[in-house]
Amino acid sequence: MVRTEPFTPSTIEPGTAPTGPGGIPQRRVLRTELPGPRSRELAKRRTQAVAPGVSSTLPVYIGSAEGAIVVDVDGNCLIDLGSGIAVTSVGHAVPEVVEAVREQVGRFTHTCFMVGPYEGYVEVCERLNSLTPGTHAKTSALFNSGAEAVENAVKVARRATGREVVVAFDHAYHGRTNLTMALTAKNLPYKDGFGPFAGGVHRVPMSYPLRDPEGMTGAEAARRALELVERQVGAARVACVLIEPIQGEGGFVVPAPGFLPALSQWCAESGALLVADEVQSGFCRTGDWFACDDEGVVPDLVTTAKGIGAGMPLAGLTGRAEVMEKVHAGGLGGTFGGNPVACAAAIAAIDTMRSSDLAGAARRIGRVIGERLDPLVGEPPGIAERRGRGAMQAIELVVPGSLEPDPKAAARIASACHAEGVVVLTCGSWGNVIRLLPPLSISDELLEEGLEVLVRAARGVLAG
Ligand code: PLZ
Repeated sequence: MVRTEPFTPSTIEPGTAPTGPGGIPQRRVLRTELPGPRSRELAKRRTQAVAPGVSSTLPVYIGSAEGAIVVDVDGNCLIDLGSGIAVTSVGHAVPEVVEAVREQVGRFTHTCFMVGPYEGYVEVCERLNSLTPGTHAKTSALFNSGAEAVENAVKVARRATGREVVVAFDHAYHGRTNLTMALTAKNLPYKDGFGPFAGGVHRVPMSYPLRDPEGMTGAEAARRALELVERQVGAARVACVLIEPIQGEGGFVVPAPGFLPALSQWCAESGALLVADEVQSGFCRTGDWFACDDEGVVPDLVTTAKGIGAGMPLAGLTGRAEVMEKVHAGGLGGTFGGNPVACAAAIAAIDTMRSSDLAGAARRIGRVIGERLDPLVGEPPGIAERRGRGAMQAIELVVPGSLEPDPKAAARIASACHAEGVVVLTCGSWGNVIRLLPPLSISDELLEEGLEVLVRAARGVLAG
């Protein structure tokens, strides 16, 4: 339902809303102010128990979730336009995934693939090998998190090339472990005081059309980066060029067309490997199976996580068979990597993505978001652009009349949305970007309602 008046709690009767199979109404329902009393109680307990270094976006605590709705412990139903940072792409508590997980938990939860192997692991690898870009022979290995997959991509690239240097980009985000902190660009909050960091990382400028010289093409931006690599490092020392085909935490930066193909060509010519970090952009999020598919770029190695497991922790590294086979037996692994329950969830999630055409859904979501948010650009002033692909969309907030980042405006808009029961996330090197990552199964009605709240919040903050 599209609402035109300011929302007041208790105006929605949950009984009138369509419900999912789990009985949770697929509607925004606010029963208390946010955060409600039970959330506030938990927040108090948290301050005694949880390390303050771990922070949360939302002021509410979640009790259950279904589809595109998360329900807090006070019974408020929030529209989820964040998917737990691009994870529940198939939606929360999808019956197929729930059933697959239940069934697997009842059979066995763990043997360690390095001790007693099982079919689910093999099947997830088969699917990764066939779905990732390129028709060449590939093999895969499974891990627990995106950071771990990236760490292993670097291990494989160094081992396979006998070279050391990893080229990473400005605004990149690759994780919170020591090596992936080194690969991540932004100091606060990710790196400050946590060094020294792993060596062998060389950072170069990203293609960032909004902030690059006007008219700079993707090929020119690639030349700007690679010229630095050639001059400061030497092409022959580069093991791999690591890139998020659309940057996530760094601000949903979409490189200019031609940038990724130029990097790919340079890698092929100089014997370096192209590693695509598709942890956030992969698995239908951008309207293709992978963001690299848009320009037909075929990386040598691909990292995946987040959306693959529908919320169960699972990550993958997929690469050219002849590259992956350079690693000696026992060189890759880990106790929990490719956990059988997570694999069962992934198989069900991938089946759902295919049967429900969630890539097509992502493209449709992208069109709706564009239609609703494009009129905001420049009017009122303060939004420099709306950008993204498929269901990975963002607006960048700036001080009117300039490109100076405005993180305060982004934070105020995001909190206004949260107070109205719509989950949006911020990102960006300056924290001035609001990003949308809805579940790909979200209904048009819910999406429209969430966007309407966002538009109203943005207009309110930017006018004031
Ligand atoms: N590569 C492209 O987006 C995780 C991080 C949230 P993990 N992004 C969300 C936070 O503040 O910790 C991410 C990513 C890309 C790697 C990672 C790391 O994935 O599963 O969080 O380790």
